[in-house]
Amino acid sequence: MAAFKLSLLILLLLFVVVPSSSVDVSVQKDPELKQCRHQCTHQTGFDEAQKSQCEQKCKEYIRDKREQERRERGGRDEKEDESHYNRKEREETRSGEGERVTERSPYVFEEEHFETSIKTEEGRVHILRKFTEKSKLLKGIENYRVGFLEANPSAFIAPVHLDADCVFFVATGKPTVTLLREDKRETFNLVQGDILTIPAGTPVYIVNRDENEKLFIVKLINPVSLPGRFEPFYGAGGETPETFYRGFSWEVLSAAFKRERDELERLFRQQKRGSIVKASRQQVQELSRHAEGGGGTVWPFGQETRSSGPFNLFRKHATQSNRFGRLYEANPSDHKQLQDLDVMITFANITQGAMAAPFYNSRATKIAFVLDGEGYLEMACPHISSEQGRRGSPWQGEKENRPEIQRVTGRLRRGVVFVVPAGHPVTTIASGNNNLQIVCFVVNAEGNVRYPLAGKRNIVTEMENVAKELAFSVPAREVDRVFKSQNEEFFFPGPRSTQQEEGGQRAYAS
Ligand SMILES: [Cu+2]
Repeated sequence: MAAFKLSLLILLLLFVVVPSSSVDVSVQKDPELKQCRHQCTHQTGFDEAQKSQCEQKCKEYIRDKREQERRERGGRDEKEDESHYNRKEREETRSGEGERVTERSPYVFEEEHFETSIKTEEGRVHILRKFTEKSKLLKGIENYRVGFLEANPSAFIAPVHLDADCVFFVATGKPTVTLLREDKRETFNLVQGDILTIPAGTPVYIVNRDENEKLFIVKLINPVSLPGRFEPFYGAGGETPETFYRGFSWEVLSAAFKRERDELERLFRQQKRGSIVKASRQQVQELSRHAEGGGGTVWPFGQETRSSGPFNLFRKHATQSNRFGRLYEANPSDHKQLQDLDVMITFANITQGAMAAPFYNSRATKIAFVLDGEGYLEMACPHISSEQGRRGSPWQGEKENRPEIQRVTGRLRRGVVFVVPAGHPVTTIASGNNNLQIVCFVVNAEGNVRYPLAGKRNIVTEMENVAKELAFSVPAREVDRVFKSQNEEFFFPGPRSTQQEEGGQRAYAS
């Protein structure tokens, strides 16, 4: 009977959220507390002080128990929410040797997770849905969005402003980008690798001046008004794109422009071709003629102090480079416009069949966009571990509630986005067929440190021998044999088995 009552109570607790302020009340009412107190008062040989101390301990015990139950409930809610959002995605597989592998996870996004924001014959803009729509685990980057613009050669993208700050990374094509600043018009002829930030509200229009290659720009968007939400506003337009002038009444517009309604209607109803249209060769030349060079031509020769202009990621020396891969990095400390957004941008080109060192970022979260190639990622995550092993019974007095490490994997190919939260060890591996190219927006970048977990400078080699022995429970030289045998620093030859096994889904899983 008592057991029944208790399980009823636990059941109730699962459904009633107990705010921490009311924990004390519920502690007082806990039947187990009564029982515990009863034992204190009937303990033979206890004096009054000991009895009251005993009762205090009962209270503490119950409070801890409640707290732990509450925490567990929180974790479970999160998990349920996640699977509720997209049940299909939670295919947890357990392979042969008791390995814990999650192929579908809240951290990897494919084409179906994007929504089409613009689509015309000449191009498209796709924006990844809000991160928190997929999982609460991504709440930390709720206010960032990623997307891309793809446009044909000679396509023109209509003037628009967003209620969001925006970072452009030019992956392919040659965009001429014009920004209407407060007091002047600025035009830049950008090339591959250029990075340009566009402050919220700045009207911008673009033409792809390349006559052969498609334009592909990856964007990081940081809304300034509604968390994680933003909208495009078209001034110069008509019906499609719909101009925001039509949000005003004709009387007001007539007064504002000092023109008759008929004339205004003719102007604001004409455009129906959409926000990405084809421009003629002459129009393209006209638009790009007065441009300053992009980051590719002026930087870093003395003009880097120009804080708002573009700069080119590839102009800098690669911070890591060998025959297995290259890494380019733009730090917020070097570029004012990245500093304002607290974002770092990296580009990794991993040679086919090679891998990047497993590492973690100390405080930054990485939002990665695969530009080219194929491969896969592996990440260690304690947040999505299975239910078992997470719940320790309070009855056993077992305090160490050790979470299980889950392996998150994901296939990487062009257009895939993946997120690596702070502290999470991760590695990416290129397939045997292609180089893997990934651009990353690393947010919350200030003060971030990248800790390599293998390679010449990994964290374990920095430990004292005694610490190694205590931590691994083997002699330090055995630890060193493992952690000191890699001569390369950041890019290594990849696991051989995967190089030949292209195409098979399962080739990646274990
Ligand atoms: Cu995690």
